[in-house]
Amino acid sequence: MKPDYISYEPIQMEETESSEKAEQFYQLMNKRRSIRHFSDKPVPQQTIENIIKTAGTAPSGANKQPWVFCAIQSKTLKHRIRNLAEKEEKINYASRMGDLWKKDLEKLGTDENKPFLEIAPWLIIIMKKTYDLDATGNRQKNYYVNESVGIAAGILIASIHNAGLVTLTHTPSPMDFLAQALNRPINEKPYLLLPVGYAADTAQIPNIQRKPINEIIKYYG
Ligand code: IYR
Repeated sequence: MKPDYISYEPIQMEETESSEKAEQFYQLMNKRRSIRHFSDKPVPQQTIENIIKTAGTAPSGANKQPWVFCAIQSKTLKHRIRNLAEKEEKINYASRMGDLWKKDLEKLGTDENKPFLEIAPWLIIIMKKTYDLDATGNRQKNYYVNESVGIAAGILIASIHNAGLVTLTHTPSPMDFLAQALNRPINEKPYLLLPVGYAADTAQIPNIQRKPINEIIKYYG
């Protein structure tokens, strides 16, 4: 079959503007930090929708867009999710995680208490569609699902930061309880849980550094 192609309209930019933009975007993203102390200040639904629309621009295997973003504002549901997450995390910290893992996390100061799951005005739960279900209930294959959804999550996080908001990539484990709490269909699996909102005025962050550029880039020729 001949593919249906249309013209691409690039963003026109001179080299100097391009290099300035690259520098400015780095400066912006370098201010991003994972935040665990949230304010309960509301965030309009339209903002969340634009953030999610942005995440939905991610590339995906065979353009299957194998993601669903569940946006939760309900206090009752947030409360239920917090309780279920803390139940799993209690077991994780008590026995599932092991000493080395817990030692690696010491600098972050995390524990099984997850008040941010209730305080943040929104929770976004990213579901990955391991396969699609067509109208007649037949399975349709998706490709590179983890890579695709991971890229969408990255764009979501950048978009949250760009809007002056903060988030945290929270991965309660196992996460199956989320699919049940949200009544999601069988082809969707929870991928990431992100509280979204403003940072608390008193928010603190771990004093940790990013790797220097020569450790993360290797030039060839
Ligand atoms: N999921 C747990 C533990 C945890 C694991 C890693 I790797 C982190 O970078 C941070 C926390 C929790 O959310 O506390």
